[in-house]
Amino acid sequence: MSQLDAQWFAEVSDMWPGRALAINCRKKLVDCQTPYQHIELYETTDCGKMLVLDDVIQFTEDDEFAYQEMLAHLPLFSHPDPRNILVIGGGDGGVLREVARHDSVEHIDLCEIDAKVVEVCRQYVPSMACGFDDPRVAVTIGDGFQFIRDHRNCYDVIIVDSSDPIGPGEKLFGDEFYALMKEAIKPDGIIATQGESFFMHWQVVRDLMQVVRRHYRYSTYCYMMVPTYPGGTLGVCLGSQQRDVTVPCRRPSPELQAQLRYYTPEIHRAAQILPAFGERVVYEGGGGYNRNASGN
Ligand code: SPD
Repeated sequence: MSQLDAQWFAEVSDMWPGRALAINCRKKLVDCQTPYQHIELYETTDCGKMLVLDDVIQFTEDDEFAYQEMLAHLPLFSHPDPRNILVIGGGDGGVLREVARHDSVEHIDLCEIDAKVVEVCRQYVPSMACGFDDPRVAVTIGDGFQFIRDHRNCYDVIIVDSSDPIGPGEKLFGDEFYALMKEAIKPDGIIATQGESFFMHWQVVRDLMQVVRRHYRYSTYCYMMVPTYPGGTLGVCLGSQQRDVTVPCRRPSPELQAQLRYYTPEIHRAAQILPAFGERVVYEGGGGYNRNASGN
């Protein structure tokens, strides 16, 4: 089959100009417009199902485990006894699936803005949507910003599994949202948020980490490898008022570790080791890897 067949989905975005990531697709299963976004779900030739929102890949089944495991287990293993958890976004259920692996967890709220994302993933992607089947999960379809505003001092961990800061995810990257999350967690609670890529969107990462540092005494930035995101990496921002989030305070049991494909206590530490330009972006508000990066 020619590499130029029209079945290729190419992710082209202003967030990574002049580049495209292409995935070969066998069939389009869903194509619909909701009040929030354009939803497409593909069956790919080699990467399982693939969810695309507003032309941006959200996951492929082949490598989604890397992102969901790190976004969930980095904060949960930084907490000695996580019981009450909130997931903002995450309508595919993948983060829920990972949070539910922790026996200490008693309750998981999930607030997703777009009911159609949940419906599509429940119908076509049970490998991730199985997270919704856990009896500890309570789903709210609504605005995560409003949900956070209505909750005070009640979560051990808040996880923000958002799309990029264009479209419905935009306000989840701002100063006001991070201030509200600080009120919604317990004093010793932890937040973990989708932290983009210091290679592809260094300005977003630079600004985001300045916001995290402004609101949380302890913070760090971790990244993981995900081949089907542009640039091949994505980050997680961690923050807490009372807990050191740079080291895990618990280890997975041997049984749990055997179920995981990415997270280990060792990678929890190693994921924070950044290349020189990444250190400057994340911790010094500096420019990206391009020699001419001016900080704008
Ligand atoms: N550039 C796309 C980043 C998408 C992050 N969220 C993905 C949701 C998977 N649960």
